[in-house]
Amino acid sequence: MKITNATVNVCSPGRNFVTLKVETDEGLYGLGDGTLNGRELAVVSYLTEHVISCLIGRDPFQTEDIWQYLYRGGYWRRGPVTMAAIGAVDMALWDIKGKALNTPVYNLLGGRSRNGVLVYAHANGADIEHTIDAVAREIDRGYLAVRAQSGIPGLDSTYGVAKGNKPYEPAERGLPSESLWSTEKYLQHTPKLFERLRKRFGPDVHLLHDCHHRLTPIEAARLGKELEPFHLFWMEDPTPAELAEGLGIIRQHTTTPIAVGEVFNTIWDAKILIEKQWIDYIRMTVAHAGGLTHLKKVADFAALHHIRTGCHGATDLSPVSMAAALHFGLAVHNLGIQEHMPHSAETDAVFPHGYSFHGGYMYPGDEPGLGVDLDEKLAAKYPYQRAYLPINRKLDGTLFDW
Ligand code: GCO
Ligand code: MG
Repeated sequence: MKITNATVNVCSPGRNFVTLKVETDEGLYGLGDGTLNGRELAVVSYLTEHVISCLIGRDPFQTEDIWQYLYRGGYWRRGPVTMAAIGAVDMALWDIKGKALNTPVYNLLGGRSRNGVLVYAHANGADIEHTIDAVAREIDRGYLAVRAQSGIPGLDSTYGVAKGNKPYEPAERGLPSESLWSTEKYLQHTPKLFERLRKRFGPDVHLLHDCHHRLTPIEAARLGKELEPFHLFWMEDPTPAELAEGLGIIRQHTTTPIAVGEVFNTIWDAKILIEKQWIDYIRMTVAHAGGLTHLKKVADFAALHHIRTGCHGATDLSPVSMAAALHFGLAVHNLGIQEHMPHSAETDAVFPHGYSFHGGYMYPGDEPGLGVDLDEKLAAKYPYQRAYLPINRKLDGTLFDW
């Protein structure tokens, strides 16, 4: 089999998605997600200007060699744009391989290690009471694990909390909006939220929280310690994680489990964290970490160090990424949990898919390949619209991590 053509589709059914379609001389095609929130067109250009012509004529079964060709052979390695482009190609090739062999991708990654993939929902509210109600709603929907984020008294808006009645969506159309931040207010508020959640929902529900890279190591250590009585499943991205040693400091102070990795692109970003066992969950994104070929290596390396997976699964990754993460989660031995933010009805219609949610778990479906398609006609009704993640500043105006 040979690759004959590849095209990139950009659409915006509520938010922007970049989808690579790789076609073959046997009429089979595969899909890969190359969406990089707020920088979508950089990946499109990387694929169309620099990658697609190198794929023509290659055997799509050679996932390892093509991965090395694009990574090692590109000389300029790593970075989110490069790795999202490689990730899109890699996903599409695994999709083709599954279709050609008439089997779901999880069978090519080791087969089922479990019946379903434990997933966590998002719950958020303007204050503690509204967040409690939101968690209750997710538990009623059948989730066994819920991430809770609450508005903070004295701050107009914050990460993870929806504005109005719409589901939370981090990107906004137009130029970046700006929000104001106070670590002091956040640190005072967050333990109160989890005290109330544990009291209300009891010990069994898994509770998670995302700090979104906003703390210093010692602030994160304080928060982790104060959250210990409430037994979180994890505290996510406590510090900006480029400084790996910061996570080592947090580790010395608290037994609250730590999850990082959604902004990582390769195993090199996580290597020290894994070797030193400074984290408990590695939550890289299939799309942004070079696809399944690379992520499988990360998972196997993590498994040697008692570290489990927790793939990033925000709505800014398309249903193609969601499917890839579910095949991966079903197959790897050291699955932790998978994030699940349901896509909008418009997105689901553009990307018909076989995966499903039931009773706290997700199932990738048994269609050959990844089990996701792209309705190109419908997609054409939703042209790309420029959108950005917000910018964050401290109360005195200093630019801060968002
Ligand atoms: C998460 C993430 C997202 C990111 C988003 C940025 O845990 O799901 O933190 O909400 O902010 O993916 O594009
Ligand atoms: Mg996160």
